[in-house]
Amino acid sequence: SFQPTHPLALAPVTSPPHSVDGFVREFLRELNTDAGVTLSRSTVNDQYLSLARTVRHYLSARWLENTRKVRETKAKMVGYLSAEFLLGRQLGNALLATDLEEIAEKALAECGIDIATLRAQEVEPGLGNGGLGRLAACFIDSLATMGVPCIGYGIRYEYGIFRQTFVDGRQVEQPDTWLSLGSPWEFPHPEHAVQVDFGGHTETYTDGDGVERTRWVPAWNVLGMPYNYMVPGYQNGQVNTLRLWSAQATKAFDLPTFNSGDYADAVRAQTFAENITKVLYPEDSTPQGKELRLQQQYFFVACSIRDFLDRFILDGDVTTLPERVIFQLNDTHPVIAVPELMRVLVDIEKLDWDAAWAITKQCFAYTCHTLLPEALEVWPTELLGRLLPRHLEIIYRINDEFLAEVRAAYPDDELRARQMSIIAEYPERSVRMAYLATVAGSKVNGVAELHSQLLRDKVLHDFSEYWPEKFTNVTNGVTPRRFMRLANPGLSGLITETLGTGWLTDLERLAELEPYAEDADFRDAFVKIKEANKTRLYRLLQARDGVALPGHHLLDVMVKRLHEYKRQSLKLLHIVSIYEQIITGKVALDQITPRTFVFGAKAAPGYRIAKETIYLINSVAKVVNSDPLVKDVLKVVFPANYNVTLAETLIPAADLSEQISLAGKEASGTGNMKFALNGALTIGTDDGANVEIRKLVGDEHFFLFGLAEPEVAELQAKGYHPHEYYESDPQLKATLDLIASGHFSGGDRSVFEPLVSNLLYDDRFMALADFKDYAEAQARVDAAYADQETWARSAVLNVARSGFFSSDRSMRDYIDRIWHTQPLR
Ligand code: CRA
Repeated sequence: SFQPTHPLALAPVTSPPHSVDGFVREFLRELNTDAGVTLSRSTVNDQYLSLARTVRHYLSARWLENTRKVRETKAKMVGYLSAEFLLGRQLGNALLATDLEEIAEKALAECGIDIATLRAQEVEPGLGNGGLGRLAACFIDSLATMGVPCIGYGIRYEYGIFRQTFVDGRQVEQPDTWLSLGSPWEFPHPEHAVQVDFGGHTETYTDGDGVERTRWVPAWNVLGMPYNYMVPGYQNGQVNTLRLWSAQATKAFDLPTFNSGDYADAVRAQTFAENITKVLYPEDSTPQGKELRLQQQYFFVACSIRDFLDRFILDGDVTTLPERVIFQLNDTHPVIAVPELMRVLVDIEKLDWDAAWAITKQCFAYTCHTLLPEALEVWPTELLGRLLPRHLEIIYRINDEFLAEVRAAYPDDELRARQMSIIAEYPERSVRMAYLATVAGSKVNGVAELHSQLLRDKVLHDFSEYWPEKFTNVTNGVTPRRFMRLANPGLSGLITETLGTGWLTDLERLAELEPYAEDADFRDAFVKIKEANKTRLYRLLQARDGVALPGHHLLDVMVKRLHEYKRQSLKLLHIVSIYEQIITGKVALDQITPRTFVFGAKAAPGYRIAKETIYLINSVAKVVNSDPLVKDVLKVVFPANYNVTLAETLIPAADLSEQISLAGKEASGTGNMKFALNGALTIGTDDGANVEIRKLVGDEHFFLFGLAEPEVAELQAKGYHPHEYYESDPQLKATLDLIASGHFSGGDRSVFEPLVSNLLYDDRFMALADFKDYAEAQARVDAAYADQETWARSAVLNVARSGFFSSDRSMRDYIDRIWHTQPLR
């Protein structure tokens, strides 16, 4: 309906000039007109916000053009549905994507500003817990870089993952107020708000054509406000969209309530609605069945499906949906999208059930990210039916038809039908979301070879037998733009000097580094970069946590969420064991390889054992670090609030990567890949993607230890008695006894008693069974590290052989095996 006449209004949108002058002009304009200050009066925050908005100017032309093209060409899109996107800081990535790093640095310098100060001002959006959320962020980066049309859909939590602090060694959570200083990367679109209904009941009616239909009569609703984020590809002019939803009350003022004098009640309704997207649930892989969490899940998928239909199915022909989108379900969190799409197609678009189901089955694929039974989401039917009565009916019907199929396929096997039912009867009638996703999804994938195998053999065994072709694997990956180029400019520079450009978007080219492992000059350069990265880390830790670290130690790093299955306690037993051997004189100081141990881990606030483990780590650190006897050989540091930003400085500095979960428990891991790509050697179990890392880098360059998955299963079956290991291994006994003695708790034996008993009498994740082998593997690490040349050679080979772990490769696998989409030309 626009009839522009001005030539500028008719021309395509353009980017500002790619020059220092052009950049300065845009930056000052932002500062003066948007922040409303002069340069001389501006604060660091004003400058940061203006810089961010300036970089945005360079992206938006491409973004608008991209969006138009996707709409016009009707290209099939990936709709990545994820309750978490752990993005990390945006500025560095946006400067890299637009190739503005140098220009911006110069431009700001000419304004008298050090760009590093502004970079440090950015608060990362912590809209995820750990691996799963970070994976989503890596995937959308890769898709943009590959030019594949994708829209990410998620939740704009007002408070992301909590900020961890330590008070006397104990974790104390602080709210993450990431929005408080402004959010320059987002574009709010209140005019595209979507209504989302909840509660009420369903009823049947006869429509104008005499067809009996069901409708949902909801009891309350909220509005979903979209906030758009640009997802720039790496220097390819491609910009995709991430759309995060924020909940708002439907009407700011409920007039009748308002007029009746209940002003406060009217405003309370608003707060109630806004609660839905207030905070990210901080449980990683162990969801609590909280009603608000189900509200969050339904809220964001209902908004997303409505949004997709409104924006991309412009002719209203919903039967074309499978040609236009594949919705990837990032774990079970968005699985309520399945009955939601059925509801839209059947109740609103008036398709018949079978036609709607045929469409729905093509529109979804499901990624499972776990093997822990407690991480598989189930929703009590009582709760689901109260919140989403129509969806529960739809789930029942999907289940009835599915079970009829199963019974037809296995006529004399009622037990199998019951096992496969989407509805569980015990301990309480509930919906198994993983089963619903498996029944509805066109494909089901695990996130590493071993994980996918165990899904087929164990967690979803009956389903994989029934639909073998439905199951596939896509091993996780990480984006080399953030985790190599941005995090490790030194190493990236060396690689570019050696191989030329192009490797950052074709990571398998790292293989060309192989011969350089034998090149002493290259290894020297490599080792110098590692040292510089350590110095950079130690400066940061000095400034942020006030700890001083020696430069020449082996840097041994374990960073990931705190979980019993990941076994931070095993790492800690190893440290205490070394310490015990020194203070009792069992080993001489000169036999010890000097090491600095770094932990980074948040514990879910309600996870008692995890929090106790944090307290133990900090207590051990305190004693060890203040013991003059070991001061030259042992340091233990636990910087608070491990997040993406800290990871980017920590990982490139590490010598040794700790990936020590009990075999069969870590679905994949992605930190393991980041370390290998930055030239750390891994000590790890045969678990998750470790298996593939070891295969690729070679046994001689990987420190394997511990039970393999079948051995774990066997030991479990025959009965695991951890105290037997304690009784029979004197060093393990001495180690646990030292902790139990109160040595790390000022003589108080009761403090760590629960942790010690848990290890001795329960030890669900078999830390004691693997202790001895772990200690031996660590001795092999020491021996290897003693020969610096061989170590450097192994480190280079780790880099050269890890190109497979680019998330670009993961995306190619998803495209080939699951999505069948095309890049935009
Ligand atoms: N906690 C797995 O445990 C995996 C990531 C991403 C996890 C990791 O091993 O690397 O997913 N699982 O695939 C999960 O979140 C709900 O399950 C994780 O991040």
